[in-house]
Amino acid sequence: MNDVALLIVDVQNDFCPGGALAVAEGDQVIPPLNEAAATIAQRGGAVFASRDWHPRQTKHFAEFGGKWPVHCVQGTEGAAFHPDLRLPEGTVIISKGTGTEDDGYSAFEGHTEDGKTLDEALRARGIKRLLVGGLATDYCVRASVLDALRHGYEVIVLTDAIRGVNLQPDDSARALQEMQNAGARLMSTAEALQQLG
Ligand code: VGL
Ligand code: ZN
Repeated sequence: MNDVALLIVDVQNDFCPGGALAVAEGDQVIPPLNEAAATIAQRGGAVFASRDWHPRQTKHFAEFGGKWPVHCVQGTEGAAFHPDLRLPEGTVIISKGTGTEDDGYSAFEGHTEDGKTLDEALRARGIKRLLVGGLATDYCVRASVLDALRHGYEVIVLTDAIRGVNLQPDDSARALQEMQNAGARLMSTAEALQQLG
């Protein structure tokens, strides 16, 4: 499995119940993601975890012309990974949304701690296949999956390990359809892990 990586998108306090931009049932992605992370790490795959990591003043926030309440401000408790998320040793953290002018939804717009893009970090490890889960289906999961496909990765979206914001009630369903049309495969975490052997 050493050409496989799990990409855990934005499982942060602010996107979970009680957070500043809470996604309904956002914390329910954690059990399947913990299982996937442990299994993949144990079988020689890599784990990447993105985090929404905004400056306090950004056009992403409603008070500066954007769409969203203040959330995931760099260094705050809301921006921390959810305490139940178990990231294996060696997990690579990708910080994104760090600019003041853009939304930065995709993990492919983010950087590792040593300044590599996600694509550079994946290529350096010979990763060809990505399992993707996390928050939110209709924003950062969607944008990250579509970018991964554009970069030529094989992508499996873990359907039990994602939840959406759903500003419009069918946003997540539409995002899933869009990801599938672009070439992503959709399956449960159990199916994906089984299929990888
Ligand atoms: C996200 C809305 C605003 C996400 C980030 O992680 O999907 N959604 N910022
Ligand atoms: Zn954000």
